[in-house]
Amino acid sequence: MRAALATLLLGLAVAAPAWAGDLTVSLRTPAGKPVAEAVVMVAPQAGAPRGPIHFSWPYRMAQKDMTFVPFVLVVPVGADVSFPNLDPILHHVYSFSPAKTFELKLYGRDETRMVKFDKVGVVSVGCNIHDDMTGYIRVVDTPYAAKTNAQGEATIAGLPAGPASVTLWHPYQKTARGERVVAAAIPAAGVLRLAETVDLRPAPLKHGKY
Ligand SMILES: [Cu+2]
Repeated sequence: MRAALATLLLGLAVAAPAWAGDLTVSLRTPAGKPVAEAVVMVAPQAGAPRGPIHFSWPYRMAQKDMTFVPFVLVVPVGADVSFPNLDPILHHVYSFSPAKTFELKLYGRDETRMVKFDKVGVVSVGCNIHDDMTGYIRVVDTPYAAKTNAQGEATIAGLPAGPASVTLWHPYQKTARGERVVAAAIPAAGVLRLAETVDLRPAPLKHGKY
C-alpha cells in the first residue's frame, strides 16, 4: 500500500512539468488604444527551467529611416545584438545605461556592429548625430518574456501552472521604472487571458505613436 502511494507520488512529481498553460496579455491605454512595444515578463512561483534562453525573434536593432527598429528589443542576458545601419547616412549608436555602456562610432549604410549584453536590465539606446533617435533593449534572465504586438497583445506559452507574477514594462509607462507587476494564476492547461491598462506619458520628441 505504502509502496503504491510512493509510486503514485513519484508519478505526480514527474508529471508536474506537463501541467502548463499559456498566458495572453492584452494591454490598452486608459483611452482604449492598444499598447504595442511593451515587454511582458512572467515569474512563475514554480520557477523556470535553467539553461540557455532562446527567443524566436532576431537579436537585432537596425537603424532605418532615422529610427531604431524595433523601438523595443527583448534579449536574453549574454546575447550578441547586431546594429545594422540601413540608412544612406552615418549613425553613431551609444548608451550610457548602467546595464550596458557602449559606443559604436560613426558607420554607414549596410555596415553593422555587434554588442554583447551581459547584464540584466534596461538599456536605453541613442544616436550621437540624431538626438531624436531612441530605442530600448530589455535584457532578461527568463525564457518567459515577450513583447506586445500592434494589437497590444503578447502570448507566453508553456508556463508552469500556479501563481505567477507578471511584470508589464514600457519605457513610457507612468510608473516607477516604467514597470507594473500584477498577479496571475496560470492554468494547468489552456490559456489565461489578462487584460490590463497601461498608462503612458507622451513620448518625447518624435516617437508620437507611443
Ligand atoms: Cu543617427
